[in-house]
Amino acid sequence: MARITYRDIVIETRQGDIASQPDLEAIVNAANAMLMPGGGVAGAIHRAAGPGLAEECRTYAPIKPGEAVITGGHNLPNRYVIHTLGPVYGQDKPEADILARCYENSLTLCEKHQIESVGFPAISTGVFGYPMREAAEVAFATIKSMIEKGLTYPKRIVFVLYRSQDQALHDEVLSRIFPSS
Ligand code: AR6
Repeated sequence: MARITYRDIVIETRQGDIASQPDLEAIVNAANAMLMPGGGVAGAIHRAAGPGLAEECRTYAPIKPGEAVITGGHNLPNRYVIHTLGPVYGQDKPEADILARCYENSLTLCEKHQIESVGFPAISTGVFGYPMREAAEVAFATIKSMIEKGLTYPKRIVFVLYRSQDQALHDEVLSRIFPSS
Protein backbone atom coordinates (compact mmCIF):
# COMPACT_ATOMS: atom_id res chain seq x y z
CA MET A 1 0.00 0.00 0.00
CA ALA A 2 1.30 3.44 -0.92
CA ARG A 3 0.08 6.59 0.77
CA ILE A 4 0.95 10.22 0.18
CA THR A 5 -0.51 13.48 1.46
CA TYR A 6 -0.74 16.49 -0.81
CA ARG A 7 -2.10 19.74 0.64
CA ASP A 8 -3.97 17.82 3.35
CA ILE A 9 -5.59 15.36 0.93
CA VAL A 10 -4.52 11.74 1.29
CA ILE A 11 -4.08 9.57 -1.80
CA GLU A 12 -3.49 5.86 -1.35
CA THR A 13 -3.56 2.57 -3.22
CA ARG A 14 -4.73 -0.84 -2.10
CA GLN A 15 -5.34 -4.18 -3.71
CA GLY A 16 -8.89 -5.46 -3.54
CA ASP A 17 -12.45 -5.57 -4.79
CA ILE A 18 -14.06 -2.15 -5.18
CA ALA A 19 -17.39 -3.63 -4.04
CA SER A 20 -15.94 -4.68 -0.63
CA GLN A 21 -14.59 -1.43 0.80
CA PRO A 22 -16.65 -0.64 3.91
CA ASP A 23 -14.42 2.19 5.14
CA LEU A 24 -15.11 4.42 2.11
CA GLU A 25 -18.08 6.77 1.97
CA ALA A 26 -18.32 6.52 -1.82
CA ILE A 27 -17.04 4.19 -4.52
CA VAL A 28 -16.76 4.91 -8.23
CA ASN A 29 -18.23 2.59 -10.83
CA ALA A 30 -16.51 2.14 -14.23
CA ALA A 31 -19.95 2.13 -15.80
CA ASN A 32 -21.49 1.53 -19.21
CA ALA A 33 -23.56 4.25 -20.91
CA MET A 34 -26.85 2.70 -19.79
CA LEU A 35 -25.63 2.39 -16.17
CA MET A 36 -26.64 -1.25 -16.16
CA PRO A 37 -24.90 -4.26 -14.61
CA GLY A 38 -22.09 -5.47 -16.87
CA GLY A 39 -18.82 -7.29 -16.34
CA GLY A 40 -15.80 -6.21 -14.27
CA VAL A 41 -16.31 -3.36 -11.84
CA ALA A 42 -19.92 -2.66 -12.87
CA GLY A 43 -20.85 -6.31 -12.44
CA ALA A 44 -19.27 -6.53 -8.98
CA ILE A 45 -20.89 -3.28 -7.82
CA HIS A 46 -24.39 -4.13 -9.06
CA ARG A 47 -24.17 -7.67 -7.64
CA ALA A 48 -23.29 -6.34 -4.21
CA ALA A 49 -25.72 -3.41 -4.34
CA GLY A 50 -28.78 -5.44 -5.37
CA PRO A 51 -31.46 -4.58 -7.95
CA GLY A 52 -32.35 -1.25 -6.32
CA LEU A 53 -29.19 0.26 -7.77
CA ALA A 54 -30.07 -0.54 -11.40
CA GLU A 55 -33.54 0.81 -10.74
CA GLU A 56 -32.22 4.12 -9.42
CA CYS A 57 -29.71 4.29 -12.30
CA ARG A 58 -32.45 4.09 -14.92
CA THR A 59 -33.45 7.70 -14.26
CA TYR A 60 -29.96 8.97 -15.13
CA ALA A 61 -29.15 6.86 -18.22
CA PRO A 62 -27.74 7.22 -20.77
CA ILE A 63 -24.58 9.12 -19.91
CA LYS A 64 -21.78 10.18 -22.27
CA PRO A 65 -18.05 9.41 -22.00
CA GLY A 66 -16.51 11.62 -19.31
CA GLU A 67 -19.78 12.25 -17.46
CA ALA A 68 -20.51 11.16 -13.88
CA VAL A 69 -23.70 10.75 -11.84
CA ILE A 70 -24.26 9.89 -8.19
CA THR A 71 -26.67 7.40 -6.59
CA GLY A 72 -27.15 5.77 -3.22
CA GLY A 73 -25.21 2.66 -2.28
CA HIS A 74 -28.24 0.40 -1.70
CA ASN A 75 -26.93 -2.88 -0.21
CA LEU A 76 -23.29 -1.84 -0.52
CA PRO A 77 -21.46 -0.78 2.64
CA ASN A 78 -20.93 2.67 1.02
CA ARG A 79 -23.30 5.61 1.23
CA TYR A 80 -22.86 6.60 -2.42
CA VAL A 81 -21.90 5.20 -5.80
CA ILE A 82 -20.55 7.58 -8.43
CA HIS A 83 -20.99 6.17 -11.93
CA THR A 84 -18.71 7.41 -14.68
CA LEU A 85 -18.30 6.32 -18.29
CA GLY A 86 -14.68 6.05 -19.37
CA PRO A 87 -13.47 6.30 -22.98
CA VAL A 88 -13.14 3.20 -25.14
CA TYR A 89 -9.44 3.25 -26.02
CA GLY A 90 -8.86 3.89 -29.74
CA GLN A 91 -12.46 4.94 -30.25
CA ASP A 92 -13.58 7.81 -27.99
CA LYS A 93 -11.10 10.63 -28.63
CA PRO A 94 -9.15 12.37 -27.26
CA GLU A 95 -8.94 9.52 -24.76
CA ALA A 96 -6.79 11.29 -22.17
CA ASP A 97 -9.11 14.32 -22.01
CA ILE A 98 -12.18 12.13 -21.61
CA LEU A 99 -10.54 10.00 -18.93
CA ALA A 100 -9.44 13.17 -17.10
CA ARG A 101 -13.05 14.39 -17.16
CA CYS A 102 -14.17 11.12 -15.51
CA TYR A 103 -11.90 11.89 -12.55
CA GLU A 104 -12.76 15.62 -12.52
CA ASN A 105 -16.51 15.08 -12.64
CA SER A 106 -16.37 12.31 -10.01
CA LEU A 107 -14.32 14.51 -7.65
CA THR A 108 -16.63 17.46 -8.27
CA LEU A 109 -19.54 15.29 -7.11
CA CYS A 110 -17.54 14.39 -3.99
CA GLU A 111 -17.01 18.08 -3.32
CA LYS A 112 -20.67 18.90 -3.85
CA HIS A 113 -21.79 16.17 -1.43
CA GLN A 114 -18.91 16.76 1.01
CA ILE A 115 -17.83 13.14 0.71
CA GLU A 116 -14.94 12.36 3.06
CA SER A 117 -13.49 9.32 1.28
CA VAL A 118 -13.82 7.84 -2.20
CA GLY A 119 -12.56 4.69 -3.88
CA PHE A 120 -11.66 4.63 -7.58
CA PRO A 121 -11.07 1.58 -9.77
CA ALA A 122 -8.71 1.97 -12.75
CA ILE A 123 -11.39 3.39 -15.07
CA SER A 124 -11.29 2.20 -18.72
CA THR A 125 -8.39 -0.23 -18.18
CA GLY A 126 -10.45 -3.43 -18.51
CA VAL A 127 -12.99 -4.02 -21.28
CA PHE A 128 -12.34 -0.49 -22.62
CA GLY A 129 -8.66 -1.29 -23.27
CA TYR A 130 -6.86 1.79 -21.89
CA PRO A 131 -3.21 0.92 -21.12
CA MET A 132 -2.83 0.80 -17.32
CA ARG A 133 0.26 3.01 -17.04
CA GLU A 134 -1.12 5.76 -19.29
CA ALA A 135 -4.42 5.65 -17.42
CA ALA A 136 -2.69 5.92 -14.03
CA GLU A 137 -0.70 8.93 -15.27
CA VAL A 138 -3.88 10.68 -16.38
CA ALA A 139 -5.65 9.82 -13.11
CA PHE A 140 -2.95 11.13 -10.76
CA ALA A 141 -2.12 14.20 -12.87
CA THR A 142 -5.80 15.14 -12.94
CA ILE A 143 -6.15 14.70 -9.18
CA LYS A 144 -3.02 16.77 -8.59
CA SER A 145 -4.31 19.61 -10.72
CA MET A 146 -7.72 19.55 -8.99
CA ILE A 147 -6.05 19.73 -5.58
CA GLU A 148 -3.96 22.65 -6.79
CA LYS A 149 -7.15 24.40 -7.89
CA GLY A 150 -8.47 24.15 -4.31
CA LEU A 151 -10.38 20.86 -3.99
CA THR A 152 -11.64 20.57 -0.39
CA TYR A 153 -13.47 17.21 -0.54
CA PRO A 154 -12.82 14.29 -0.57
CA LYS A 155 -10.19 14.22 2.17
CA ARG A 156 -9.11 10.71 1.17
CA ILE A 157 -8.82 9.23 -2.34
CA VAL A 158 -8.16 5.49 -2.53
CA PHE A 159 -7.28 3.57 -5.70
CA VAL A 160 -8.62 0.04 -5.35
CA LEU A 161 -6.72 -2.17 -7.80
CA TYR A 162 -7.78 -5.68 -8.55
CA ARG A 163 -4.38 -7.19 -9.33
CA SER A 164 -1.17 -6.78 -7.35
CA GLN A 165 0.84 -5.81 -10.44
CA ASP A 166 -1.64 -3.01 -11.14
CA GLN A 167 -1.23 -1.76 -7.60
CA ALA A 168 2.57 -1.82 -7.96
CA LEU A 169 2.33 0.17 -11.17
CA HIS A 170 0.04 2.74 -9.54
CA ASP A 171 2.46 3.06 -6.61
CA GLU A 172 5.29 3.80 -9.01
CA VAL A 173 3.31 6.40 -10.99
CA LEU A 174 1.98 7.97 -7.76
CA SER A 175 5.48 8.50 -6.39
CA ARG A 176 6.60 10.04 -9.66
CA ILE A 177 3.69 12.49 -9.93
CA PHE A 178 3.80 13.41 -6.22
CA PRO A 179 7.55 13.32 -5.51
CA SER A 180 8.36 13.14 -1.76
CA SER A 181 5.00 14.53 -0.64
N1 AR6 B 1 -12.69 -4.25 -8.12
C1 AR6 B 1 -11.67 -3.44 -8.54
N2 AR6 B 1 -11.20 -3.46 -9.80
C2 AR6 B 1 -11.74 -4.34 -10.65
C3 AR6 B 1 -12.81 -5.22 -10.29
C4 AR6 B 1 -13.27 -5.14 -8.95
N3 AR6 B 1 -14.26 -5.91 -8.50
N4 AR6 B 1 -13.14 -5.97 -11.36
C5 AR6 B 1 -12.33 -5.58 -12.37
N5 AR6 B 1 -11.48 -4.61 -11.95
P1 AR6 B 1 -13.73 -2.77 -16.30
P2 AR6 B 1 -13.81 -0.43 -18.10
C6 AR6 B 1 -10.45 -3.86 -12.70
O1 AR6 B 1 -13.74 -3.69 -17.46
O2 AR6 B 1 -12.54 -0.82 -18.78
C7 AR6 B 1 -18.10 -3.22 -17.93
O3 AR6 B 1 -18.60 -4.44 -18.35
C8 AR6 B 1 -10.04 -4.44 -14.03
O4 AR6 B 1 -8.95 -5.34 -13.85
O5 AR6 B 1 -14.62 -3.08 -15.15
O6 AR6 B 1 -14.01 1.01 -17.72
C9 AR6 B 1 -19.08 -2.07 -18.03
O7 AR6 B 1 -20.40 -2.54 -18.11
C10 AR6 B 1 -9.62 -3.20 -14.80
O8 AR6 B 1 -8.25 -2.87 -14.51
O9 AR6 B 1 -14.07 -1.25 -16.72
C11 AR6 B 1 -18.66 -1.32 -19.27
O10 AR6 B 1 -19.33 -1.77 -20.42
C12 AR6 B 1 -10.48 -2.07 -14.22
O11 AR6 B 1 -11.02 -2.61 -13.01
C13 AR6 B 1 -17.20 -1.63 -19.40
O12 AR6 B 1 -17.00 -2.87 -18.75
C14 AR6 B 1 -11.63 -1.61 -15.11
O13 AR6 B 1 -12.21 -2.72 -15.78
C15 AR6 B 1 -16.31 -0.61 -18.75
O14 AR6 B 1 -14.97 -0.91 -19.04
